[in-house]
Amino acid sequence: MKHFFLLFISVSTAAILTLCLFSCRQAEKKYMDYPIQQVSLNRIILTDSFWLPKIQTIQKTTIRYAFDKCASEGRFENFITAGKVINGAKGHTRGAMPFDDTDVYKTIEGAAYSLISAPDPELENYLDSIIAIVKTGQEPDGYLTTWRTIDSLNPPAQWVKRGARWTDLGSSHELYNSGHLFEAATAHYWATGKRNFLDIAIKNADLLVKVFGDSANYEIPGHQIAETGLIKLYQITDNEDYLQLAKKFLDLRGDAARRQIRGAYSQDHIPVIRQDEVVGHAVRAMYMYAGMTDIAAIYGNKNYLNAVNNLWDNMVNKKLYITGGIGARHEGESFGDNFELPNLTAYSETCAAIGSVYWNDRLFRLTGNSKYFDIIERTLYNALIAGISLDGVEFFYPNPLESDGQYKFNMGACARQSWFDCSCCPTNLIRFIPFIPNLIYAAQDDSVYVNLFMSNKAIISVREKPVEIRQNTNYPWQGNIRINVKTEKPQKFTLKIRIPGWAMNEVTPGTLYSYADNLDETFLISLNDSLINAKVKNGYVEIFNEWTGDNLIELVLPMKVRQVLASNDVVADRGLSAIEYGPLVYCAEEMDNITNFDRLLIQPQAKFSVKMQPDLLGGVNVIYQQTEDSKQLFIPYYAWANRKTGKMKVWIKNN
Ligand code: FUB
Ligand code: ZN
Repeated sequence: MKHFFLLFISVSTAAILTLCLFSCRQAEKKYMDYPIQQVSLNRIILTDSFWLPKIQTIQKTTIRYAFDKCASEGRFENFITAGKVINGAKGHTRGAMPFDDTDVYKTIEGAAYSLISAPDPELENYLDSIIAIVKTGQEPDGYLTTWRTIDSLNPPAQWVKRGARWTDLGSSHELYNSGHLFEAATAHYWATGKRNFLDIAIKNADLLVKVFGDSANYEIPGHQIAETGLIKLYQITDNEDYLQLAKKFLDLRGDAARRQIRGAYSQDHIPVIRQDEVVGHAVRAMYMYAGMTDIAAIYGNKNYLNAVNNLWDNMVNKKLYITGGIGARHEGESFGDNFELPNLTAYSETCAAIGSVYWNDRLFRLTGNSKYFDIIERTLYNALIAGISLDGVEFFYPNPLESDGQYKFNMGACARQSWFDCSCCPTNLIRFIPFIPNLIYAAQDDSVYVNLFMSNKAIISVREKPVEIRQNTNYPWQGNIRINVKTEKPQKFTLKIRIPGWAMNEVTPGTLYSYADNLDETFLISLNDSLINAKVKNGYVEIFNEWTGDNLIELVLPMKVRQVLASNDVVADRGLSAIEYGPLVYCAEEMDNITNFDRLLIQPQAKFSVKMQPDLLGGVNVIYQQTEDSKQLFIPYYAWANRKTGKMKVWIKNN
């Protein structure tokens, strides 16, 4: 265990990536159900100075850190104990949550993705040894939830009912455990081509099909994720039983005629196709809407499509924080009422932000509309990466937009914490962040989409011919993006370059937020030094061309400090402004504004200056506002709470 991380650190990721691009030991990924396909991680060499260090921190530090926590807190031991119990011994469960098994799965998932961008035989072997441990805890018929196998009469948490399998699906998390198992095992199979983890997942999925696929069984998961996990297994195995079970779980939700429904907390109050307001536990909701979008795509199901469209409209117009965060209430980790977006008590769970990206990416792949990437970009750069400290070993579970330096919003602390009894967020960050390069591009027939801006080199298959795309940029600190497009032989296709909503005077799709003033300056785009008079269609500049040789596209986005106002319906933000720069939301921390923090004021005609500070918080642009009597300083929201505990706010008085 010790050595592989040393090796990991010593070799440059970019160099290894060059070697492994197209080496394709990975299983070929096929997601043919969506009209638009992701361009997989194994086609991309990331060189970006903003994102690559974040991914490397996960690779070099956080994965090891989480595996160490899994070891010290009994997560591995539970699988071994379960194995002993299967063989007749007695044992007791360690840990506090019925879903502690998933921290192991999620860390394997992130490590598997990291193997694609930074191959490492020692890490891969280490994963194999953990997978062997997981296997020992699986019952002969495929059942896998260690606490129930070890001692079903003593659940790890009081709120879970004791007793036989599947007796308390509302809270037992047995099907949630299965869902994360499927997600992780499919990622591991894709990354390594190995079946060891996948076979464990398939055995478990076959058991679920046997039990829950039965036409007389109307039970469904408490916490959603089995749905998307089963669909991923279907995509690999072509076993339609998995797809049908995922759809059955969704169809039964809210169906009071056939089952005892659990209510809005679990999105189980009315049938999913009639749901049009995002309610209840926000992470559960995101995973469910992602599953519904899969069903809309795979079956071409219009009812499902209509529902996810309505749910998305409600979320972005009435329940979205400016940071992209969602889920206003601590109580029930849930969405609040429409426009209920408090700042100090905001929940905005890190996992919910991650779930929102998974959902929005699916909606994009179904429709080709960039508005979903406007939400993804806002979430990535703000609510989501705020969840992890710059050094990769401290975490936020909720992500408030204000702190008074006292209210203990973060599971009993007013600061980042090194781990939690319920460590869903740290391990979700681990599984998600190494996956980010998957989101940069997408392809459909004769079109290539450029959705996110980060330096990289990619080889994208267009009509089965390779096209090389290189991006060079210092985004989000500067708005210049150079995109090179190179083909070996002349090739006709359309390059669709996303123009972020914020660059066209739209804070978020919809009416929830607006800029205090509209900017006349807009983006500029040129092809081989000739300006293009570009119309934006569905959020993209479309460049159709017969591409020959190496071509340079230069995109210049208008980077300005902008003041944002929330809709008057958001009571919490009345009389307040937030400031943004490009995709980044800014905040003020007390330690930078010691004498005037409680009097901070953004005037309508405020003059701001922007300065790169390479030695601050890993290198950030800070924003200054000079008023008559004082200087105010703002930092990117994602970087707050990395120095010391104190007050913070995103929304600042404007009169
Ligand atoms: O219940 C499993 C996970 O734990 C949820 O997704 C999080 O919100 C946390 O409650
Ligand atoms: Zn979480």
